[in-house]
This record gives sequence, C-alpha cells and structure tokens, in this order.
Amino acid sequence: MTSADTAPAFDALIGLGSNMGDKAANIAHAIALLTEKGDIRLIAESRLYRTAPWGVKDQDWFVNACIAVATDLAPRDLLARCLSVENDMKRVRKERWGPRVIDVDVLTCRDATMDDPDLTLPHPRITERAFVLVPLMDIAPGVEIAGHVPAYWLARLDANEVVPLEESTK
Ligand code: PH2
Ligand code: MG
Ligand code: MG
Repeated sequence: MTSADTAPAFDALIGLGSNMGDKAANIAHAIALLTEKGDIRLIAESRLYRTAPWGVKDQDWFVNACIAVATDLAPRDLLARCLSVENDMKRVRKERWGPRVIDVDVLTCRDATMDDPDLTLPHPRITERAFVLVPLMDIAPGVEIAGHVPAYWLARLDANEVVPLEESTK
C-alpha cells in the first residue's frame, strides 16, 4: 500500500461534548476556536452523536464528537489550548461530570503516556465510554488504547444510547 492509500497522519485525538444550549453549534464553535491559530490542524472529524449522560445520569443528553488533529504542540500545551477554548466559551465548572456548555478533552497525543494530576494520557476513561469509542470508530478505528482498538472496548459496552444526531431526529 502506498502512503496515499493510508489515512492522513494525526498527532492527537480530541473528544468534545456539550449538553447545554445549542449543543451541535457549541461543538462546531469549539473546533473553530481550537484550529483558528493554525498550529492545530483538523485532519478528521467524526459524526455528531446524541448520547445518554454517563456518570451523572440526571442531566440532559449530550452531543459528542471526536476529532483528529495534526500539531507540534506538546501534550501539556495542547491541554492548555483545550482549556482556553472552554474558557472562551464561558464554561462554568460546578459538579464533576455535570452539565457543561463545552468539554474539550485530550484523548491521546502521539505515543505520550503520563499520569499527572492535571493530565493523564491516554485519557483514562476512554475504554468505559461508548460516547468516545463510537466517534473514534469514525476517524481512528486502528488507534490502540490500553493495548486494544476501539472496537474491542466497544464490544464490552452498551452503545445503544450513542446515536448519530441526524438519525436521532428522524
Ligand atoms: N462527559 C462527562 C460525563 N458524562 N456523558 C456523555 N454522554 N457525554 C459526555 O461528554 C460526558 C458524559 C464528563 O466529561
Ligand atoms: Mg470529559
Ligand atoms: Mg474535560
């Protein structure tokens, strides 16, 4: 296979979620802010999914998506950019896993593994979250998280409540 046949290279995978206001527009706005400086380039974008709340269940449904990006930023600098997008969009942190206008999470960054108080890579809960694994199947089905591809982890979960947004509104 020539390189033209393979998926374009990405450096990092980023997860996005919103369950307040115009959820789909919030995701689009976050992607635009994240890529506006040019040092984070969009390589691939998953579909948008309507997802049941995970963790804290007594809250509105989410829209979730994942993107693959090319960047030379170090993991910590990429995290800082994700948090600044959340701040720009006036995210208010109240309850852990509670309602949010936007959440922008670094899922993986190259081969980085770290377990610092403010950044664990790969993101430690990917393997438990169908709302991350299903979008990852769209853009990075071959990525290995904790030694296995997304389909492996997904087979262990209930993905019934992760539905492409366009299908959910039919
Ligand atoms: N994010 C959380 C907690 N629960 N549930 C869904 N469906 N989607 C999310 O993005 C989400 C969640 C904390 O990051
Ligand atoms: Mg999150
Ligand atoms: Mg987060």
